[in-house]
Amino acid sequence: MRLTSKIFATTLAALTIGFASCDRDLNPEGPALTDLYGTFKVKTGLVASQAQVNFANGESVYFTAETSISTDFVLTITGQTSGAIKRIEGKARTLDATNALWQGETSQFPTFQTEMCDVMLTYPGYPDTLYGSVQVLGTRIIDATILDDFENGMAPEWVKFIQTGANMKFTVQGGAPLAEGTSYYKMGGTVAWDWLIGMIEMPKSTFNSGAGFNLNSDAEQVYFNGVFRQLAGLDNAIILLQLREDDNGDGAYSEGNEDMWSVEIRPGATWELDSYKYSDLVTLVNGAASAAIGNGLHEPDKLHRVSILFLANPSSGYAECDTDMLCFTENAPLAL
Ligand SMILES: [Ca+2]
Ligand SMILES: [Ca+2]
Ligand SMILES: [Ca+2]
Repeated sequence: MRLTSKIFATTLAALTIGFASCDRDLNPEGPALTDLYGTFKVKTGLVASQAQVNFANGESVYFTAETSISTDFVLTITGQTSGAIKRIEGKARTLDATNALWQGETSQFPTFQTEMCDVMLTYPGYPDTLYGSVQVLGTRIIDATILDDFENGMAPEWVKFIQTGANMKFTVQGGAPLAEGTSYYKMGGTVAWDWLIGMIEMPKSTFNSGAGFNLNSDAEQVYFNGVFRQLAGLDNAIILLQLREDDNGDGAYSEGNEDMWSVEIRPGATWELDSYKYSDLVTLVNGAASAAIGNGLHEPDKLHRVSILFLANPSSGYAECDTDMLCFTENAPLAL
């Protein structure tokens, strides 16, 4: 598929006119045309390797273009319906499958839908802008142990504990701004007597119809991932992730005797994908890193339950956070 370039065409026209009008003044000592316009020139326009791409089938698409010199480039793919943005940056003379490959992932939420996408290629420092399009026929398949993406409401396996407070919101929501898909989970409320506003827990015993999480035993290979944001203008929310391990394999978690790994997440106002390598998780006691409670070994295959606590300083008033796509991945952090 040949992609059009308004400015590329305009530049060519200007070059042709400029060359013609200067023709009678040309002399062998004069500057070369390339020097008049600098050494940068678009030699080959923007082309997509395929006009339509089905990421769900494992397809990918790459873009090609060529300039006269190696230069910084920014390729921006924008979903016409979703507003999702994928940005590919680099420095090269030619764009190809090695530096301009798109596998359906997003740089700036929300995620892409099945939709037409506008493609724009710019070269920082130069006015040339190349345009194109590509159609997404199927979205990226997420290779992960998904605790919840909230696309079909909240999974019934979650165990919820919600304080009795003011303006309590623990609900699945839609509407912009979206992160993954078209639904996410909102946690909000004011609890004046306790840091804990609410909590959701996913036990191994009920996850995947009781089959459990089935995580790799190598903690270096396992990542917990989630997408988070906090209501703009607030900074008091804390999401505390807790992973409890059944160290001795008796089917229960023994409080105070077995490992509990934690991480505190304080999201910003825009959706962010946070990934944590299991082996990097620490033991937190009152928010401070402490000695392990159990055998001190990071053992993802012994994970007993995942807890997500929503906290705020009780004197700080209303707190609100959104979350989406809570999952474990192997070998690499989640790519959305
Ligand atoms: Ca979702
Ligand atoms: Ca146990
Ligand atoms: Ca352990």
